[in-house]
Amino acid sequence: MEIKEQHIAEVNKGHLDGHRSHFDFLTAHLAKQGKDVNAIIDRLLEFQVAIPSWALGAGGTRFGRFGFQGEPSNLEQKMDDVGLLHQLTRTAGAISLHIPWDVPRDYNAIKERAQAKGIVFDAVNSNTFQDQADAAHSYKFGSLCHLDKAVREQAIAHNLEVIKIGDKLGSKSLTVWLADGSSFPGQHNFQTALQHTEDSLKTIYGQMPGDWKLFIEYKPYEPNFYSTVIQDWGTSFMLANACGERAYTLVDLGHHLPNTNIEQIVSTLMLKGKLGGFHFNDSKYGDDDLTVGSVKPYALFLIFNALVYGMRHNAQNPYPAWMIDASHNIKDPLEDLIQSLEAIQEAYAKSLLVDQKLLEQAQAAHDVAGCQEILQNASRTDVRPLLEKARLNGGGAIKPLEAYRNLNVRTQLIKERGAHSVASGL
Ligand code: RM4
Ligand code: MN
Ligand code: MN
Repeated sequence: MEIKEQHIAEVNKGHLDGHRSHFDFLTAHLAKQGKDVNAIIDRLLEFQVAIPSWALGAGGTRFGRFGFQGEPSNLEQKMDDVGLLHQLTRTAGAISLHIPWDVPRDYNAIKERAQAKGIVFDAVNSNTFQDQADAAHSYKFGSLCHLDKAVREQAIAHNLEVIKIGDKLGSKSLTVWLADGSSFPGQHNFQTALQHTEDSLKTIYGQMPGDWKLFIEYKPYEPNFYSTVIQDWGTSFMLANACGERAYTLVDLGHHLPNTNIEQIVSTLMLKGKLGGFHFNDSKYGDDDLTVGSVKPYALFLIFNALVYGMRHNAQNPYPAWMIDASHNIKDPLEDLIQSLEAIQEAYAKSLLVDQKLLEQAQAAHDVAGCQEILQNASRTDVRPLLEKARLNGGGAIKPLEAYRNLNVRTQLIKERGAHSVASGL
C-alpha cells in the first residue's frame, strides 16, 4: 500500500487553520526570546530515526503474544510499513535489520524499494540469543562468552555474516546485543566470561570493513537473572576501548535499573567520544519497551538536553545512530511507532529551546533555582506546532496518527495481507 501525497494534503486541509494560529502564536512568543524557529524546524526535519525490522509486528511477553491483523510477513512488507511511517511523519527515514529474522532474498529489489521510499539501511543487528534450526551449536549457555571455543566461533561467524549482509545494503554499523550471562550464582566464572567476550568482540572488530562501526549494547538483566556479561555502560565502554577507535557504546533507554541517571551516562560517553548508538523506548520497571515518552517524558527531555549539548560540543563523538527499540504488546504497531516518533521529536525540539548561554551563566553563579527554571521553561513549552510545521514542510501529515486512521491504513493492509499474517521477530 502507498499513501498518495494528495491524500495527505486532503487530510491536512482540516487542520491547516488550527495549525497556523498555534504556529504563529508560538513563533511570536519564541521570537521575543530570540529563538530562531526556522532553524529548529530544519533540525527536526534532519533528525531521522531508524525503525527496527522486528518492530512492525505485534510484540509479546513470555506469557504470550496477541497477533495483530495485517502484520507484514516479509521484509518487503516491513519496508512498506516503514515507508508509510516515513510518509506520514517524515522522520522515519531508516530501517535497522535484525539477522536472521530479516535476511533479504533479492538485494537489488530491496535496495530499490528502500530508495523509492527514501529509506536508508542503518545498523544491522546480530542475534546470538536464539538458537537457529540449522546451527551446529546451542546458545543456551552463552555465545561470545561461551566456554566452548566452537560455540564462540559460531557466534563470531554469525556476526561476520551479518556484516556481509549489511555491507551489501549500504549499512555501516553492527549492533551487538548479547543475552550472555548466568541465571544462578556460581554458574559463571565472571572473569572467564568477560575475557572470552572481549576476545570474541575483538575478532569481530578486526574483520569489520574499515569504514564500519561496532556498537556494543549493554543491559543489566534478562533473559539471565543473576548476571549479564555486558551489564552496564562501564563494561560496554571498557570493551569498546579494548576493541578500538571504531567501537562504541550503545545506550538503550530500557536497559537500566530504575532511576539510573541516563543523561549523565550519555554526557560521559559523548565527552569521551564513545556514544555510537541510541535505542529509544520508555519503561516503568525494566526493559518494558513501551512507547517513547509514555511514562517519563521529562526524563527523556533531560536526556535529549545532554544529547544536544554533546552534538554541539563533542566533535570527538560521531553523530549517533538513532533507533526505536520498542514492542507493541497490545497496540497497532504503526500507531505506537507514530506516537514514539512524535515523542522523540517533541523532546528534541524542547531541548533545542534550552538557552544554553543562560544556563551556563546560571551554573557559574550557582543559581540552582535559576538553572532548573531554564530547563523547565523549555520543557513546558508546547512545541507541537513546530513538529507540525516540520512535517508540513516535508510533505507529511500535520497530525500523523489521525491521518493514519482517517486514511484507513490498517484496514487497507488487512485487505492486502489478510488477517492472519505473522511478522518475524520476537
Ligand atoms: C534486546 C535489545 C536489542 C534488541 C533485542 C530484540 O533487549 O534491546 O537491541 O535487538 O532486544
Ligand atoms: Mn536495544
Ligand atoms: Mn531491549
